[in-house]
Amino acid sequence: MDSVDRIKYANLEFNLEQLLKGETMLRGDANNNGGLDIRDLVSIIEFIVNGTECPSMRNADANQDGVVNIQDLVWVIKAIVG
Ligand SMILES: [Ca+2]
Ligand SMILES: [Ca+2]
Repeated sequence: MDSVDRIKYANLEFNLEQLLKGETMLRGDANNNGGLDIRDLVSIIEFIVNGTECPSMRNADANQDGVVNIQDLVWVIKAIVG
């Protein structure tokens, strides 16, 4: 690895860190905390029932069909249960 490669690698690490600090792309991670658990279900339920937006609507759309609904809830339940 020469110095140019080192700089490229450092930039890549930096970009990754910035990305991780912001909204992470994790399907089903509706509350955007980096993991999947019951709180993501609660967040999606609150959106479906009350219209309260999830911290990450992009992640809340777990099945990536463009809308957040019961199917995403099922998707997250399956992902949690395994
Ligand atoms: Ca989460
Ligand atoms: Ca969906």
